[in-house]
Amino acid sequence: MWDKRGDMIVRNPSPFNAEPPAAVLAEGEITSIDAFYTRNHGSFPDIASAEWSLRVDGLVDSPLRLSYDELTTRFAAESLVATLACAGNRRAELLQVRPIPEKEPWAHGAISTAQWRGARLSDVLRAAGVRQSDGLHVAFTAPDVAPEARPVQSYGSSIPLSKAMSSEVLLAWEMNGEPLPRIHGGPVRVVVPGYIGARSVKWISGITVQSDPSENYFQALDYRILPAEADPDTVLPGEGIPMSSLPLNCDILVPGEGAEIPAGPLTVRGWALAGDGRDISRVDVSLDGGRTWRQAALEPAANPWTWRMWSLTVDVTPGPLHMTARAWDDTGVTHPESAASLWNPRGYANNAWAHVSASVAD
Ligand SMILES: Nc1nc2c(c(=O)[nH]1)N[C@H]1C(S)=C(S)[C@@H](COP(=O)(O)O)O[C@H]1N2
Ligand SMILES: [Mo]
Repeated sequence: MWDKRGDMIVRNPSPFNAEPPAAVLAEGEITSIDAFYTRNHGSFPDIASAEWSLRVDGLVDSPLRLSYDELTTRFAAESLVATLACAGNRRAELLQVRPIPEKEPWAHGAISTAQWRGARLSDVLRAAGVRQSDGLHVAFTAPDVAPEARPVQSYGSSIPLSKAMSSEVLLAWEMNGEPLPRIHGGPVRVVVPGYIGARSVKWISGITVQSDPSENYFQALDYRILPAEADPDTVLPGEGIPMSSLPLNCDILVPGEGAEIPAGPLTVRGWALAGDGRDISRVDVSLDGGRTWRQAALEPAANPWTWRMWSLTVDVTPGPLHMTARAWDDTGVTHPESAASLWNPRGYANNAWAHVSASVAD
């Protein structure tokens, strides 16, 4: 479906939500389009480039309306490799702690990396004469209607103006050298590297500079870390911690959960990603539940906005195999040990140590 690989794990056929098997992500730093996870809150619009336009308004001196041709020719095109990660990636592990109703049980695959090409959002905001005072926000609107929102409304969110003016934030019309596919937000989407995927609004139709964060359901109510005891059905707008920067995290991609492996040398592979623009300094792997650790080899990253792939070759002997991994960033910080310690009612931001179990054959 939707030009994706046949082995995608479909979490919801409509709206279409799917993740690739973990091992596919380990094939390289850049994920091919047919394997790239996709997260949709409603049925997605079909907008021809010639029909698309973008409105830029709010606290700007000269509001703009840009056609696709204007956006792609008036502004310098930048290319950037960046990882998109859904805030709900690794929710499956949180579900083992306590139930989380009505949310996709993402396993290891709601994260992928592409080479994006587009205009810098900051260039477009400057062309509109953005007022650059402290504490402003940039709100994004899109045409796709999300039935799960209360009240039902189209998708939207916002980011601080300070992030919007950073050079890594793009209005992208290309993905891995191809015109941005419809399912990934074509003709044009926002790409906010270092932030949860929810802020990278697809099929972008409007950009408003304003004094407060967006009042859209997906900014004011969803994508928040609620206290463990809160009832997500009765929380009020603004409750909980709104998510923006991705937390330091890592995962094991190979071998997969439940794999049967021959005895002998085994290469364990995975990814690590530090928060908003920081670097990964080290990844540790344990085969004894965290009593002893060995350091994985880190692949270089294209830039601070992408995951770093890591690998470690170990010798495995017959019996059950429990693999654990944890990452450290360049400020010397690592992440929490257990998913139970960070469980939250909507199942976001699981950045507990990675755990995968397999078995080694005799
Ligand atoms: N318009 C719109 N933008 C959206 C969404 C959406 O449902 N509608 N989903 C968001 C979420 S939660 C994520 S994780 C990313 C997923 O992008 P992808 O489908 O290209 O992987 O898009 C974000 N942008
Ligand atoms: Mo997401």
